[in-house]
Amino acid sequence: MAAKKVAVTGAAGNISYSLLFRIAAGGLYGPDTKVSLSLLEVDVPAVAKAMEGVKMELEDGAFALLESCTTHTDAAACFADADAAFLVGARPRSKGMERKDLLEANAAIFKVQGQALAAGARPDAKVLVVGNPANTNCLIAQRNAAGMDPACFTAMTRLDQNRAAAQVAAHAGAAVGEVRNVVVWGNHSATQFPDIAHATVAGKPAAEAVDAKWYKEEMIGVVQQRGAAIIAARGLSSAASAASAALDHMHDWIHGTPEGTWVSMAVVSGGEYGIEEGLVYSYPCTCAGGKWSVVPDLARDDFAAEMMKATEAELREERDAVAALLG
Ligand code: NAX
Repeated sequence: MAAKKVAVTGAAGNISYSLLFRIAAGGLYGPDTKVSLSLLEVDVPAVAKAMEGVKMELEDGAFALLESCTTHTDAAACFADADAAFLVGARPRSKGMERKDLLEANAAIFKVQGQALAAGARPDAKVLVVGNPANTNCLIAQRNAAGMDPACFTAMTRLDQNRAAAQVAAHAGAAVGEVRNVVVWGNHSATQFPDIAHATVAGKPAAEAVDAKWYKEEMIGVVQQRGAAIIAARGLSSAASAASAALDHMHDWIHGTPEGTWVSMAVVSGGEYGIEEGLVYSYPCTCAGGKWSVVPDLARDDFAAEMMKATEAELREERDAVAALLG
């Protein structure tokens, strides 16, 4: 079988430093499929040099499955013939930068990358946007990728789901592997809605294992603020857990979700659950045959409906702030 080509942007950054080695070790396509890595960084000599250093370490890993590794500062060259693309690189917020400026700076990056994907990636390429603001960056890339199926574009809320599952497991005194179908709705931001209404712990409804007051008054906030808590503790942002979640997301999309298991993926809304069509909104999904589907017809109470609307409202605002760059 031909090697799968995996493009990764932000290749000299923290998340990629964990992600790339796991892809090279077979964590994405499995132990029987070779991979070619295609790395992208900004065209700044010191950063491009750092990317070369990462490539040297990938070579030194002597990964039997790594067929080749190329480095680029041009998006079109990086994405040519890509089967999968992890869009990790993004512009961080610098001192004094307003939220709107941050949205616009990133929108410019993801406009170019959407165009480059449409021009050169495989028509069924799987694209995962990790760089923040992830949902809106994904929207921009998708809207600028003329001719590509919108379903190729997703953004990452899997880290939020994994964080929520870990919280439930710790609270219930269960192993995290016994927690199923905790999901995250909406934006990868502090307005996200981690939902346990349909989750189970060791096969029983989560509501039986979890205190409702703890869930509403503590857990949701802990998950929403977990990224800030990691920065406060580590002095650096969450990189290894983010890389792990990115791999989980793409792995399940490629290989399928186990029977009865849902995963959170921010996808282009088709209007499901009354959310505005076209927004990149995180839903519970199942995957089969390399395609994702939104889990239909889940009941939701007034609390859930309100939380889902609040995070939708934020996504509308973000979209409106970058309206000029939507293709
Ligand atoms: P780093 O700052 O360590 O690395 C980012 C890299 O991206 C830098 O090397 C930079 O040069 C590069 N870059 C910037 N613009 C680029 C462009 N146009 N093309 C190619 N490369 C470009 O950040 P890191 O810790 O790796 O995080 C990367 C992104 O993930 C950030 O935006 C971060 O906010 C976001 N996160 C998203 C998460 C999610 O769940 N969706 C969770 C983790 C993380 O916070």
